[in-house]
Amino acid sequence: MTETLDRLRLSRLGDDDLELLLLVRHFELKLLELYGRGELNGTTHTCLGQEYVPVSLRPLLGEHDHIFSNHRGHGHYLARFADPHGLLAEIMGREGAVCGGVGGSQHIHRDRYLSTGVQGESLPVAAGVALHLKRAEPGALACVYIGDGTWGEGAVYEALNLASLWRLPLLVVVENNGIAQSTPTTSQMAGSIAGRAAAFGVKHHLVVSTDVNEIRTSLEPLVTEVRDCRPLVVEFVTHRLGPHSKGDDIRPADAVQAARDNDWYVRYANDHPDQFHRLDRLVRAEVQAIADEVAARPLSRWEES
Ligand SMILES: Cc1ncc(C[n+]2csc(CCOP(=O)(O)OP(=O)(O)O)c2C)c(N)n1
Repeated sequence: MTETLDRLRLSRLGDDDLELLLLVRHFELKLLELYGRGELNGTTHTCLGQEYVPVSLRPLLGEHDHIFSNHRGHGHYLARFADPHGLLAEIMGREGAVCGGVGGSQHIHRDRYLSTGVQGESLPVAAGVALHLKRAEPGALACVYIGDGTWGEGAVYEALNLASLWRLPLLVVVENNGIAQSTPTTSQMAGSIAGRAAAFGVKHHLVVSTDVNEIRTSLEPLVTEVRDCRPLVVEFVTHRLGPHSKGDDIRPADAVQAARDNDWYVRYANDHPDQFHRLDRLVRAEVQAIADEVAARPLSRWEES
């Protein structure tokens, strides 16, 4: 019994990692609150429960690497730039917005970071960028985040085919949260993600842990291999804590409970209460202050360059 509990205990993180995890968590909760009050337009997909994925990858990716994100991308952006003001301003359409307020939650472009709400669109683009990097900037890679449901898009297979054939420095990060909007993965996917990667001769690595230190240690040598032009699919078995976008959660109660049981936030609070509560209070207040400050800004203006 002790052994099992020890194994489930999350290892202690540095304050900077925990602060980033908490920043993403409270940013996402704040967005749902703002939507609930009618203060935001459009839609948004939060990464609640999945925050540890980009936080684990953060130090493994450098500024020369390209990151391609998807519709559930706030955590990806915050792990890359630690810029909650710019992201919230983008979502709220306020001055200081990363893309002048025309990209919103899903369509962000900044330096070597690009997100799209169109499922599967980014993988062929990332493969093309990986080809360019291989030729022009050896050692750099293209990292692309997709969900399990996105494996229903044919473009994924076209990209994997060429990534393998041309030995591209392409890192495909799959956040397998077991559901695509309202369709459970088990209802739409034959075989497995591992089997599909294997069909193209692409290495596959499964991550079931939510322990940031442990994940990093396991991924570090694999990411080095990608830099050496060996493409990789890393599949995180994860849980979507919130609804697909806003009020559209039709999962059965036991599925939601399973997500809650796996939530790193609750587990970390239990395992390291002093550090957790000190930083949780701090970051929660920070996010509140950011939201107040950004909401008071004038509307953003789009200026064509
Ligand atoms: C080409 C395309 N088809 C449909 C949609 C609508 N849509 C947005 S997210 C989503 C489900 C995505 O599921 P998954 O890839 O598993 O990611 P998750 O939402 O679970 O993170 C769908 C169908 C879309 N954005 N693009």
